[in-house]
Amino acid sequence: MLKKCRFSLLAIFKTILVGDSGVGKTSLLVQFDQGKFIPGSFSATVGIGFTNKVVTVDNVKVKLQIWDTAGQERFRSVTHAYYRDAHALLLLYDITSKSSFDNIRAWLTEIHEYAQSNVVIMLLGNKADMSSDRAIRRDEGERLAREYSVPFMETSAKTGVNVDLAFTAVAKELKHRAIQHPSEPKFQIHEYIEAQKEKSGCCSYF
Ligand SMILES: Nc1nc2c(ncn2[C@@H]2O[C@H](COP(=O)(O)OP(=O)(O)OP(=O)(O)O)[C@@H](O)[C@H]2O)c(=O)[nH]1
Ligand SMILES: [Mg+2]
Repeated sequence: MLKKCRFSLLAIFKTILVGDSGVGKTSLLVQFDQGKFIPGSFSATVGIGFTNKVVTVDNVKVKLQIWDTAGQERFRSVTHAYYRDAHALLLLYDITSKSSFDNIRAWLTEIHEYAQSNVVIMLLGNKADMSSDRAIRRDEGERLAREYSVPFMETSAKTGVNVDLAFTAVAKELKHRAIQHPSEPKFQIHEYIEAQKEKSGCCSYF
């Protein structure tokens, strides 16, 4: 999987975005890839597609092949087939949608059924800019993430808050797993996220 090139190592990791329809998977990917948010009417993803994105972590180029899946139920059997060789899964809910949060447990059950047991999972509460319509408190997201021992943060595909961090944290974790120098301390993804993330609250960006 790892290919040596002249200046750095380039690893390719398959990362999949999953979660209910409308939670903002495509928007998150567009924000990460192009740094923009396209407002307007919601156009649900049909099937599955990927975008390649190179992230430099600790002087190593890590290529993330990011698969954007359709959240609609009718595409579920198609997306299951892609779980098997995923290195990471970003699981999204929408902080303004209780049902999308309640469905996270079902998504995690599916992930445990179809993905590799060592897949990196990250839980994201998206649309954090919509604080007036919030249905799920941040601590509810944190508690669920703790229960499943997965890292968590709130993101906004609209403002871009924590979007780069979500992908960078995954890239760092995957890179450290692939090339762990014996002298290096083990990368702690939870600690990294806690130190880097921008929190929603009275005086921040939301
Ligand atoms: N305010 C706000 N709106 C968002 C955000 N992310 C997505 N949206 C909006 O939510 C709607 C759904 O976003 P998509 O990115 O298409 O959702 P999806 O998860 O890809 O949906 P499927 O493709 O059906 O699975 C769109 O109207 C987006 O503009 C966000 O962070 N903030
Ligand atoms: Mg989509």
